[in-house]
Amino acid sequence: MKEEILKELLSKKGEFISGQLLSKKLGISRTAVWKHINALRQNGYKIESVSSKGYKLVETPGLLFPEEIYPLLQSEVIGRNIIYRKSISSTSDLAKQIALSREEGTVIIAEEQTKGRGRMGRCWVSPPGTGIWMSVILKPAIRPDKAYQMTQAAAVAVVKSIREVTGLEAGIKWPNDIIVNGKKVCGILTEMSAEPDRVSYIVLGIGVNVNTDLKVASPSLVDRATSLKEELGKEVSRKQLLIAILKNIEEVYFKFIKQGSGSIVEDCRKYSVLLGREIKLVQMDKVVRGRAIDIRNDGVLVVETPGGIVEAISGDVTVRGINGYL
Ligand code: BT5
Repeated sequence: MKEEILKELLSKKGEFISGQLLSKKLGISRTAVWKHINALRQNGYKIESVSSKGYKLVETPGLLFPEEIYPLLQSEVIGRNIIYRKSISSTSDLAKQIALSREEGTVIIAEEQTKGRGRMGRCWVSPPGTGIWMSVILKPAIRPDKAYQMTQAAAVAVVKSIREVTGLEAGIKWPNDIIVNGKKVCGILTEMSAEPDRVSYIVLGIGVNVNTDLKVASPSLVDRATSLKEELGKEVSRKQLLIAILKNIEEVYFKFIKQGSGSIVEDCRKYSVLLGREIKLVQMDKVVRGRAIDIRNDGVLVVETPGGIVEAISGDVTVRGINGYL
């Protein structure tokens, strides 16, 4: 009910709405309206009340409450159902626990992660109220060996969103980093559960440093990582960026499902910061040095080395000569 009241207040766009009208519209007593208004205030919403006029929303706390997201959504599947947490260990952990019983497109989002994860158990720094830390549950009818391609699809969606919202020239550092001015602003973690010949679900974990101050959150990362605020020189609306990411994931994902990975590869190449560069690729116990010459239609990175062509579906890449990557 608190959510319904917030929706009504938001729809008034800073105008008053009377307690009487709210109670009539929502079928609750005026005392109940007042209690819910107080609960919203405790969540950080500034709500003015004037006895003859009713209630007016003056300021929102700048959090990613679903009730503030739903009215702005431009997607039909991705983000239609959002599970919100103020603090969580990892949004991907919760997503995996509930994935089988939730519909495709369900999003788990948190203001803070206390145990945010990267690949291979690495840590993902996720301080409160500054970034987008979220996981999306997908249920594509694809074979498990194609699941890695979802990382590429998500990367394209995030890059487009950052460009649309901030104008910054974000690029993709294959396979799962989004970079701006040579530093990492976003990491993507794709995890799945599968039967031998079909994926049961994929959890797409996306972490974006939006207004994160890495100097405070993790000084050891500042030579390699940055935030959109740092690069733009002003705050970026997390809400606006989140709406854009959900819209773009929907567009890219359904294109991928209908037309295959070939449909996104042009964007993967266009936004790639690796193609044509000398790179070092580390895969488990193998190190490959050479020139990144292509991203194939199936998302495979092709590296030309003195010993011949090497093809990779995953790994850690460093680029020679780019600030922050060597
Ligand atoms: C990633 O792994 O880049 C995937 C990160 C995925 C994070 C999201 S947030 C929502 C969801 N829930 C989770 O628990 N995770 C996902 P990888 O390529 O392995 O990079 C990890 C490395 O990035 C770390 O070892 C650090 O060096 C660096 N790093 C950690 N936190 C960072 C941050 N906030 N910004 C930039 N770099 C960071």
